[in-house]
Amino acid sequence: MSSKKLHTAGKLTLVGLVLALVVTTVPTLLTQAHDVSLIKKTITIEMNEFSYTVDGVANGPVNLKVGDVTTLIFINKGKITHDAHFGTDPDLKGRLFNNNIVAPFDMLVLEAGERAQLTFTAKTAGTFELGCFQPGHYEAGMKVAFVIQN
Ligand SMILES: [Cu+2]
Repeated sequence: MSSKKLHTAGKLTLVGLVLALVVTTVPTLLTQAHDVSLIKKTITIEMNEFSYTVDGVANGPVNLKVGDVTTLIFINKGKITHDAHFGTDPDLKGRLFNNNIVAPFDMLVLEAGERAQLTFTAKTAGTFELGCFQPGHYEAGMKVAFVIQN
């Protein structure tokens, strides 16, 4: 059972050119739609109740460089659904970032045990957040700094 659950309605562009995004329950990742030799950096982000662990470091941060082709591998190690939004200005009523930086995706949703891979090139430096907007999760601390440097 493979699923792909994305909101694509959001505000377009800022940081990323999203090259590929795949959600799968299969332990091995994934079909690549592009040249994997271009990927400069791979970061593994585990989701739990209620935090992200970034390359083994609890609560991040995620550090990227402008121009690098970067792959984020998300793994939901928790027992409940988690998601991933990228941006600034959290809207806790709307359950999203008002300033959503990853085009064309508003978010990525993973059920327990699911994995996803997101490959993109960061275009703009800045300090953003990665956050989970399942009810109460962001407020419980499920967020990390998402920093893109020149
Ligand atoms: Cu969550």
